[in-house]
Amino acid sequence: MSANGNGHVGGAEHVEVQKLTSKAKIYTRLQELGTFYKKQFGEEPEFYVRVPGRVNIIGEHVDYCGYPVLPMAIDQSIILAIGRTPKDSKLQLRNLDEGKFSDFSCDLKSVNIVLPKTGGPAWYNYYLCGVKGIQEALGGKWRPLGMKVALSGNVPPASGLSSSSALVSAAVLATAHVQNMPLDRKELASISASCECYIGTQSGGMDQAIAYLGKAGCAQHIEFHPKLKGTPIVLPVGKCFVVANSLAEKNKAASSDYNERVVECRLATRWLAKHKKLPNWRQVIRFIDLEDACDLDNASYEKLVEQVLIKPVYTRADICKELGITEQELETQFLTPNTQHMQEFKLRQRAAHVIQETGRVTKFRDICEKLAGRANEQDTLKLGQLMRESHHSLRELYECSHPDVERLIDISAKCGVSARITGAGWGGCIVAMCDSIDAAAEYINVLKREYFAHLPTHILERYQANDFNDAVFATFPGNGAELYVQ
Ligand code: ADP
Ligand code: NG1
Ligand code: MG
Repeated sequence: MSANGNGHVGGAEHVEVQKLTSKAKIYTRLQELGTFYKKQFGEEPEFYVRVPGRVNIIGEHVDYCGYPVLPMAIDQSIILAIGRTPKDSKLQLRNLDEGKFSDFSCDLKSVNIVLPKTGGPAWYNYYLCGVKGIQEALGGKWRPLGMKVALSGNVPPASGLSSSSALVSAAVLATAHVQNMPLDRKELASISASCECYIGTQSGGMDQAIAYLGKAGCAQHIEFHPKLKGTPIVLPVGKCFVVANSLAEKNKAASSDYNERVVECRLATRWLAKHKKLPNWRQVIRFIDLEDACDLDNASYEKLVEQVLIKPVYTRADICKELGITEQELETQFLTPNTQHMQEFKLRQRAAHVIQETGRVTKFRDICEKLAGRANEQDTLKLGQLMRESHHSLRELYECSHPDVERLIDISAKCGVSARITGAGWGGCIVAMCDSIDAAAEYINVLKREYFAHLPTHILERYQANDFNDAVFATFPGNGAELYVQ
């Protein structure tokens, strides 16, 4: 425990303000960013922020339904170097990767997030989400205090390792510190989760929660209901998790795919709530809320979905008839701005995935807790099976895989390695569980030979330089957000 710069007591619950020394794990990266900051702004930064990406081990596309997930923070992170300019209200943003991400500045008196009609949002909008989040949290106490910011990121973007939320959460932490707010981890995680919605995706809170609650050495079982809670989970001893990036990028805010799934889950929940005669069925939009209201368990929930949501595809007319609403109501009250075009809804498949995946998260957690870090062949085989079942469900019921991801999964299966797509999907990464560090090294070599060496030349050129080590690597649970002063 130590006092942070805001006069609050630091420790597990708070982001501690630490003195930057050469012992910091990412000292070299911070130094490099500090040098860039100095070149850009002509002075030293006052403080640094580091927020990690994450890999989700199991529990995909369930967070926005209120259900628990099991991610771990990874080494790759977004780092910021920040200086305050309290005499003006200007935000000045620079990215170390200047070729890809151009400079941005604006007046903090009017924060405006403008999203394009097509294509992904400009990178700085993710930072603005964070600023807006703190502005809203502070309400009348918000002051438009100027900030000079240099950013550097090595979380592969648009690949399911949560580069977006690392960026948004870093902006939240930096702005909170500039505004002299208490740096409560759970509060900052909740603010970060709510404000990322300004980028257009109606996400759950997994990425922002692990960004703040991550602890070295453990994965986290994260619950959102009735309130945010993280429980450290010791992974089976000896097992080694490997991330492999298909390199098929998918920017989640550039298409409607993610929100389509959210909309289908919300409609399925309302359909079931109406079937159960809940008077407030319109407001019941997360599966977990219906579970509470009707006292369902995982098995009875699955049965309810099977018995009530019988059609493979529902039309707009089907939904309007069942819910007793007009098409106009459907569009204005039930669909999001970017899902107005939806004609067909796969309520049965989406609901089945969410309920079954939730069952798998419980089983995975229970096995890890029973093993308490030990290795037991029978039990770890079950963990592998749960990961494979999760992937199968994401491909078949949730339809969020990608042909390149499937190639990675097929190669993994041939190696006898259990793997699944991680993150939102439609491209991006897989996470695989190997029996040991040596087995992981062997598996990584096979992937390099059988997948990465066959990529098109323009991609090969980018990754060959470091032998694809940025694209396929063993990963170990790391700490959540950190703040360093010079
Ligand atoms: P992910 O699965 O990585 O979270 P998203 O589609 O949600 O993917 O977000 C990716 C977007 O986040 C990028 O297109 C970019 O706008 C932004 N981003 C990620 N990393 C960086 C970075 N280092 N610098 C600037 N913007 C970044
Ligand atoms: P990625 O792929 O990192 O953008 C998204 C959501 C998560 C969760 C997963 C699927 C955001 C910020 N993140 O992750 O909340 O729903 O997909 O499990 O939208
Ligand atoms: Mg994201």
